[in-house]
Amino acid sequence: MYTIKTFQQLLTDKLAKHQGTTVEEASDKDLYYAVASIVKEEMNENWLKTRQKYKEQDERQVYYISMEFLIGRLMESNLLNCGMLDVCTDTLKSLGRDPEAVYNQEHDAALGNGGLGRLAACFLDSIASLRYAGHGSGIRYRYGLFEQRIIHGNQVELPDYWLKEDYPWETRKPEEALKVQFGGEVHTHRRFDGSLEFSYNDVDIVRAVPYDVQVAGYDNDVVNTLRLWSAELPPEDSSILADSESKYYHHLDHMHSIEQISGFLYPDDSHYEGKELRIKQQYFLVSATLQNIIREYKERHRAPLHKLHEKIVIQINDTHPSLAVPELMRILMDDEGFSWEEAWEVTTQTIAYTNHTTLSEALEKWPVDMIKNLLPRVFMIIYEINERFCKGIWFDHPELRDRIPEVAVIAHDQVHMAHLAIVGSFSVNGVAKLHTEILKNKEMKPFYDLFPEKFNNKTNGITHRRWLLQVNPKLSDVITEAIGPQWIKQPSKLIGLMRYSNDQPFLDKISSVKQHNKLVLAQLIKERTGITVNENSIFDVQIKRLHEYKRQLLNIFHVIYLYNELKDNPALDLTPRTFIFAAKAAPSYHMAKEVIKLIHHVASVVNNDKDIGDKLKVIFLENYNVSLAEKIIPAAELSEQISTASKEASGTGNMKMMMNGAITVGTLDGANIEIRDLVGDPNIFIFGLNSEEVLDYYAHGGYNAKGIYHTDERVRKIMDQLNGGEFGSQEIEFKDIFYHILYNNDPYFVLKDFDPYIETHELIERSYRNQKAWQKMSVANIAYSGKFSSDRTIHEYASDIWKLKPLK
Ligand code: F58
Repeated sequence: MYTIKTFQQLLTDKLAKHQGTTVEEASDKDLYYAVASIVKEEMNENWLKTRQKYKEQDERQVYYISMEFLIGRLMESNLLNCGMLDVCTDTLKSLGRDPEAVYNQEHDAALGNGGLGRLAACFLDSIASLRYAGHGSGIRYRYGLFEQRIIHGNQVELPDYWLKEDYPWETRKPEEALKVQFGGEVHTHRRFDGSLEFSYNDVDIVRAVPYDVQVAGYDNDVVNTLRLWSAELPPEDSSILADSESKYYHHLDHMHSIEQISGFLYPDDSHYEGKELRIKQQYFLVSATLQNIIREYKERHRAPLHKLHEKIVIQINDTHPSLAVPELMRILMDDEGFSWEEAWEVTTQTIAYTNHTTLSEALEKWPVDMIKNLLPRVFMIIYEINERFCKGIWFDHPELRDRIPEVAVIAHDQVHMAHLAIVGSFSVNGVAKLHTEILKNKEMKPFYDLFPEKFNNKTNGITHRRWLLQVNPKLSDVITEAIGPQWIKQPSKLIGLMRYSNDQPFLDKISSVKQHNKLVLAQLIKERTGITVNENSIFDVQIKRLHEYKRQLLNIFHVIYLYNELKDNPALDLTPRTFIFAAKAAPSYHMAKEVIKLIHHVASVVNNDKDIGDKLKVIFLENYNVSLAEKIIPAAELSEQISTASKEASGTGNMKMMMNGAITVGTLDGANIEIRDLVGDPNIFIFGLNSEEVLDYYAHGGYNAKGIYHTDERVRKIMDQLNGGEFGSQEIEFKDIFYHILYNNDPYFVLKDFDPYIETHELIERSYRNQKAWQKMSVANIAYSGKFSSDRTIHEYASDIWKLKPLK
C-alpha cells in the first residue's frame, strides 16, 4: 500500500530516471507517462503470476473474440483496480498538480463504434474482477473511430491517429507473431487410407503481431490479457524474388494491402458494408486468435486436441468473428489431421455466439466469389458445412424442408454469417429478454425450432466500477457512507439504499452530489461551446450513436414543440431544460447527418432567442466518446432511451445513467423493460408503441403518417417549419427529413409516438417540481441498478455458457 509520501518518491524517481526531469519541471504528459509506468510495473508481477496460476490450475478458459474493444482511457481504471487511484490523485494534488489534467493526457482508445465494443470492454473488467480465466482478442487498429468535428452544423470526420504518441499500456510480443494466409490455390491429395489431404500454394502471408494490454481485476491481484493483433509484412517477404512481372506486381499489391488490414476501424454501427477489406480484417483476427489458442492449449495442457472443448470456450461477439467456425475446422483437419466428424464435434462444442441486433441491414452476408477468392480453403469448408446442414434438415426434419432456403448458410450466392454462427456453435444468446424472445420467435425462429437448446438470454451489463465508482466518486462516497463498501464487489447490495428512500438528509446528499456534477458539466459545456446553461434546469440527456431507430429526431421534435409553445405563450410556466446531445453518425449515413445538422440549427435558433432566455438550451457536445460519456453521465437527470420498440437489442447507456441516479424516459424496448420491471412504473417514464404493436404495423405495411400530419397541428407546424427552412436559411433546409417521414411513411414511428412522448414529458415536468419525490425516484434507480452490473452478466455467461470456475 502506498502513502502520499512513498508515491511521491516513486514519481520523483521515475521522472528523474525516465524523463530526466523533476516534478516541478515535468509537463502533464511527463507525469502521465511516469504514473503509467508505475501502474504498469505494479501490474506486471501479477500478470505473470496470473498466467502461472492458470497453467497450474488447468481450468477451463474463455476467449472473447471481438472486432471491437472500446476501452477508452485506461489510466484511472487501472489505478482504481490496483488500489492506487486515491493515493495517486492525492499525491498529484499535494504536488500542486491537477490530477485531471494529467489523466486527460491519455488519448481514448476508440477501438469500437458503440455499445457492442463498449460491452466487450466492460466484460473484460468483470471477467478479471471475478477471477475468471478470460482473454480478449481483437485488432490493434492504427486509426480508431473517427474524430467528429462540427462545422456549420455539419459533421466532418477526421482520422483518429491515437497511436501518434507512445501508448504505455501495450506490450509488443514479436516472438509470438503468427502467419495468416490469404488467397492462393488449394491442392487435394488422397492419403493411403483414402482420406483427403489439403495443401495450399501461392498464398499471400500476413504476419500477425500481438500487442498485449493488461486487464487488472478490482482489488484481487488478477491481471488478464487483451491481445490486439497488428498486421505486418513477414520479414522474409520483403526480399522476395519475383520471377515474373505479374508476380512482382502482385507482391507489391500484397505489401500495400497488408498495411490496411489493421489500418482502421470501420465506422458503421448497425449497418454492414460488404467491403473486402472488412472480411480480410475478420479473417485476420479469427485465424491469428485460433492459431494462438491452439498453441497455448498445447503448451498448457497435456490433453490431446480432441479435448479442446473441455478446456476452451470461444465467445464470438456478434457474427463478425464467425469465420472462427470454418477456420477452427480447417486447423483441426488440415494441420492436426482430424476427420470432418471429429473436427465438427470439437468446433461446435467450443464456439458460442452472441447476437446484438435484429436490424436486417446489419446482418452480414458476403458474396460467395469474394470468400472463394480470398479464402479458398475456408470457402470449401463453409460449402461443406452448408451441404451437410441442408441435407440434415431434408432427411431429419422433413417438416422444415420448405424452410431450407431461409436457413441455408449459402443462399443466393451469399454466405450468411449469422446462419454460419448458429449452425457452428453450441450457444446463441441475445442481450436482453425482449431481444432474445424476438430472436426465438421471429428473426431466428426456424433455427430455434431446430435447436431450441442453443438459445438463451444474457441481459447486458456495465462495469459499475468504471461507470459509478470511478466517474462519480462523490455519489460513491454517499453510497458507501450509507450502506458500506460491499457494493463495490457485490453490486446487488446497492438495494440496501432503499432503506434510505425516506431519509431526508440522505436524499439531500444525493441531490447535492447531482447538483455538483451538474455544475461541473455546465463548466465543461461553457468551455467547449461558450454557452452558459442554467444549472437549475433539468439536464435531459441523449448520448449514443446517431441512428434513425434511436430517434434523436423525436427528441428534437420535443424541443421544437416547447420552443413553439413558449413563443406563442411567453408566460408559460415551464421548468427550464437543458437538452444535451452527443452522437456520431456513420460517415455515409445521410439521414443521420441531417439530424445532427437539424439539432445544431434548432440549437442556434433556440439558444439565441432572447424571449427564451435560459428556459431552454440545446447543447450538442462534439466527438462523443468514452471519456465524454464519463463526464456527462454523472450529471444526467433524465435519460432518453426512446428507440422504436423492438429495434434496440438492449442498450447499455440506459444502465449507466440509471446507476448514476437519472430517471429513464423510454419505450418498452431492449433492457428498458427490465429496468421498468425492477424499479416499477412510478420510477420510470414509459411511453409509446410497444414491440408487438410496432412489429404488427410492419407486418401490415406501416401506419398512416400523413394522417397524423394532417390531424395534429403541433406535428404539422414542426414539419412545415422543417420544410419551410425556418431552422436554417435559404440554403439550409430540412426537406429530406420532411419527405422521408411523409413519403416513406415514417418507418421509425416518430410522428406516431410524438403525442405520447409530449404527454410523458409533461408528466416529467410535473414530477420534477416535486424535488423530494424526484430524489426518491433517483435513489430507487440507483438501488435497483445492481442487476445491470456486468458482474452479474459475466456470472451468468460463466455459469451457463462457459462453465468456468473462478481462479482460486
Ligand atoms: C449494440 N450493437 C446494440 N453494434 O445496438 C445495443 O442495443 C446493445 O446494447 C449493444 O450492442 C451491446 O449488446 C452495436 O453496438 C455495432 O456497433 C456494430 C459494429 C460493427 C458493424 C455492425 C454494428
